[in-house]
Amino acid sequence: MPSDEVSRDTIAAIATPSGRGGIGIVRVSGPATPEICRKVLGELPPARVATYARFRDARGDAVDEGIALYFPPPNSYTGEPVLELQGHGGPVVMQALLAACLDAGARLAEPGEFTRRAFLEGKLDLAQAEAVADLIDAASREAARSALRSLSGEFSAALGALQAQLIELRALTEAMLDFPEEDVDALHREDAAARLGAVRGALDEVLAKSRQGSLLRSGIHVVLAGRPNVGKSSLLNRLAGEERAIVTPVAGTTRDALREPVQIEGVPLVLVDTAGLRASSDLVERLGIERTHRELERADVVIAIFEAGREKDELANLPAGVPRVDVYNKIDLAPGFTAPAGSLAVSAKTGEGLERLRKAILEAAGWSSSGEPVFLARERHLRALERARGHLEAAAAESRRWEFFAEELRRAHGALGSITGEFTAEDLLGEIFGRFCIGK
Ligand SMILES: Nc1nc2c(ncn2[C@@H]2O[C@H](COP(=O)(O)OP(=O)(O)OP(=O)(O)O)[C@@H](O)[C@H]2O)c(=O)[nH]1
Ligand SMILES: [Mg+2]
Repeated sequence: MPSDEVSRDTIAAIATPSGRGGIGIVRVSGPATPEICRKVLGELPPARVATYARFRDARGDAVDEGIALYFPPPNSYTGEPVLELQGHGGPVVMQALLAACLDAGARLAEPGEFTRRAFLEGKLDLAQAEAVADLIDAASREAARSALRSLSGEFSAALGALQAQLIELRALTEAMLDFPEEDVDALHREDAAARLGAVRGALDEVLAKSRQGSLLRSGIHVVLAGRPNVGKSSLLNRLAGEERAIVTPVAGTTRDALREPVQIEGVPLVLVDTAGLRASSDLVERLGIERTHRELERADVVIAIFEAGREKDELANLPAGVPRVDVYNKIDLAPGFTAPAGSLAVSAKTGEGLERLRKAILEAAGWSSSGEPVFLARERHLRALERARGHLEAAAAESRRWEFFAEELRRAHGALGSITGEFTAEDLLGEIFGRFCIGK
């Protein structure tokens, strides 16, 4: 989507993380890039050839030496002339190299500005541009794989297929608008209804895959809760595979909520160990229990832990509507114990039942390990897909009033288009790209 708003100045930034490394990269993009090449390198390097060069500042002093890569348009990341200077990755060298590029006519890039230009130049659609940030931020292999699929356009292609179906249906409907209501025959009505049904089915599929994928992005908060001493901290340590939380036979050991990132089948989760729930007169413990309640309010999944073979103390005040897994711990101490239906029996000590618990957590979080590729959707995408779904549902109820039917289709189309950025407001772009880091 080339746009008139493409700003025509030239930007530069350090593209590698701050700190020290073998190589650091300064990236330059914009119309003045060839001129900056001549000033900093003394020449315009051949296109896309690694060229060994000295990098010089405005006074002609050498700042560093390394590899220069020049990408003429349109075959560059941004679609503009791009220069990459690969120098030695130290903060002082990188700053000096950046300063040399700024002195030669560039200005400092804003966060996400390279990717924003790539979007404005039509190199990436909006969903792909977001996938760049998601790939960089991916918290697990699975999330990275999904982000890469979005970046290569799989998500956009699925949306495109939906839109194509909608366009056909819209064309059909707009044609019928020209006829008086009573002249539209039953055959046409049935055709439109069948097509609408197909689009709705396809949309539901994309939505389901996107909901699954959004779990990979956000990291699911799983809160371990129960009476003191039931083994919450021991279970956290087991699931984390590390002795993270303090475990003692003293009831009321854990005070602060402890967060531990873990992965189950490539899905990133944050396990939260909490202070055991009971009425306590100890000030510190009471503050800890308050924190437990706050964590519970934010939980995506609650693991309610009880002791096998002991009388079950029902936990009061667990948040309603949050998926919950009931777990009986310490089965090694209760031979012959069988967990009530719908709950699990485990031992944090021996590890028994842990595999089933892992699966149950994923299930409660809404992850179904079908092995099918999912879309690493953002909240923004889910909301747009749900909006589109709502309009299609409304269209289905308007099969006798074509102008309303057509209007709902138009809105559904618009909602889908907002995901890839066909119809996207400037302020939304600012919000999306503003969250990137500088140099991306
Ligand atoms: N035999 C046996 N002992 C366990 C098991 N899980 C925990 N324990 C023991 O139970 C005691 C309490 O364990 P913790 O993990 O500290 O319990 P907690 O629920 O975190 O307790 P608080 O932090 O005080 O609320 C410790 O002595 C653990 O070694 C288990 O599966 N089997
Ligand atoms: Mg504990």
